Amino acid sequence: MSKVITLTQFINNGKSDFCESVELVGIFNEIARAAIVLSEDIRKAGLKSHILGKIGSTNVQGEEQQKLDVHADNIFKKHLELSGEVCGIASEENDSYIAFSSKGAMHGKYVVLFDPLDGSSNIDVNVSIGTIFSIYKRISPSDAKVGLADMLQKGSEQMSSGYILYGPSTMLVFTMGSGVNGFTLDPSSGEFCLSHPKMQIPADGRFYAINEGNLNDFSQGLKAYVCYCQSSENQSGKPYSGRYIGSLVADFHRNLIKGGIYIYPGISSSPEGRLRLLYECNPLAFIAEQAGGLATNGFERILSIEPSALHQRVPYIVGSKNMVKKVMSLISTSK
Ligand code: AHM
Ligand code: MG
Repeated sequence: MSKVITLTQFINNGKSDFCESVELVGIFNEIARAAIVLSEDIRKAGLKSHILGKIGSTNVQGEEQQKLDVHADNIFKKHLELSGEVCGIASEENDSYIAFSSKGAMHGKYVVLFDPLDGSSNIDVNVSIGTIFSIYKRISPSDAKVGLADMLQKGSEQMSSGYILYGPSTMLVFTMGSGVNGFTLDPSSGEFCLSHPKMQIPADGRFYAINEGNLNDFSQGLKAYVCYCQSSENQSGKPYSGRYIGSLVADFHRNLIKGGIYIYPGISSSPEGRLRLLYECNPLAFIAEQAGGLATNGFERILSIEPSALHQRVPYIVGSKNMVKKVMSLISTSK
């Protein structure tokens, strides 16, 4: 039987490959702890009526908050501050960024940006949901208070990014800038164990994930790509399969393993699309690129976009390299 490698062993063994690894180990330990707590809560949510349902308030983007959204946000904030390496955070559920005030955290060298619970519409119906995170080195001096500029860094500056998928099993997938590795939570030991080493997204795939209910709003180029997916003229010689869960993490994870593309374009009710650059698009773009895939807004590499606001949204196309290239070529020739 092959030896199980735990998350802690993996990160400690790889120290020479991972920049600033001592501090990142501390952050990852707390992310893993937060994920285990949240995973347990999600598993029992159906039995605890006070955890499910709407909270009765909206977030800064006007979206109705679920109780679990806020619960997840609180768990991650608490654990990131406890790590002692993170001086501040920004998340989808908070109007502004938060500078940690505890003595142990305020001088930390890192900031973390995250979507505490992605796939909110699936929370109450027992369908896979996730957490997405991004770790940056702060640019302000460590004796100053963390500021907005620390949060508004380009995706190409990420030190690390990852996601936790709360599905039939709980998985943590991340990159530290030298490949992508996936860990599965072993509930009996409470340890994340390396289950998907050196993940690579196939260059071509047969799955496309897009909310086709918005088809009438799509650009000519995007409509042409959907027709291409549905035709036998594509590279596989038969129609691709449409798969749209409505949880970005779950759709992305399937495509990462099997090959595929996820698209959320601008639509009339949301001209910049629905997804947030800092909490969703950048972290998954970093993973996609590290696994051999691509991520774009249709015209520009996601990781090169200069952020202008915390909750900025961008059209998003991410997945297998050849599929992303194909949709970009149809978009550019149909302008
Ligand atoms: P959320 O973070 O509030 O859950 O929003 C992001 C989600 C993605 O996970 C998902 O792919 C998309 O929004 C679904 O949106 P829609 O219902 O418009 O297709
Ligand atoms: Mg989300």
